[in-house]
Amino acid sequence: MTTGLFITLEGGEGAGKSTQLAYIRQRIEAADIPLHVTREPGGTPLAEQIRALLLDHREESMASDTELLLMFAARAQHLAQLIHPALARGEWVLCDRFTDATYAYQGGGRGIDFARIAVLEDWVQGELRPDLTLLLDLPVEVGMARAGQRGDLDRFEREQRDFFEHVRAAYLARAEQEPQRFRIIDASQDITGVQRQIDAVLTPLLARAGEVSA
Ligand code: Z5A
Repeated sequence: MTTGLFITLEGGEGAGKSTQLAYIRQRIEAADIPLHVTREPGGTPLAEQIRALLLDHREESMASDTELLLMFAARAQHLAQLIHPALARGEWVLCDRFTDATYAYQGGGRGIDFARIAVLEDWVQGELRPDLTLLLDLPVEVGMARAGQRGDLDRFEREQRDFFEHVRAAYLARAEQEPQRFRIIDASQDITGVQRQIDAVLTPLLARAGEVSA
């Protein structure tokens, strides 16, 4: 049984997750709610080492199954060391990407069967799923133009437009399948416009948390 709230932030290339994560963090902390802000792949020293393996370039190309298994290896460590204990203490966890990213990138992008991902999801997570997922959605070309302004591109960022179209489609399909968990945010708006949409989701949540703790 988990008692804290598990919120995940998802989106394609250049969607503005990092930008909005800082805003969400500030709003939750202002409400005096104990919060862990973390990310995937990563979130613990060992999981961050796996992240480096996943994002770095090397001569030997990485097989899709290796990529998938490393994502879940990092996730198992992250869950054991950080996410499960924090939620069990009643704290909130705000995570930059989680398993929906695996469905989107390894499933949609790399073409791995969703059913195989679901087997690993059940194995590694048991019954744990995010309570709320904010999907920052925007047209691929807009996101790529934003991200392209960054210098050094990692192994995923070097993928082509077609790959990111599949990633976006997989995210949107998941949001359609689980409308009670997902909130789709139009990330093509300017930063204030995106924050306004996030506020519409977050404000009632924070008000409810305040009532419970009062
Ligand atoms: N991955 C995976 O394959 N499978 C998995 O299971 C998991 C992950 C968990 C690392 O993730 C990679 O891991 C990721 C998928 C894969 N690869 N990709 N691509 P990451 O989350 O660390 O990497 P990222 O997606 O590249 O996120 P990022 O670097 O944090 O970028 P972002 O959060 O989308 O965007 P940003 O840095 O906030 O903004 C990008 C730029 O746009 C920046 O200059 C901002 O100032 C600007 N910006 C932001 N918002 C706006 C608005 N609203 N208007 C205009 N400009 C804006």
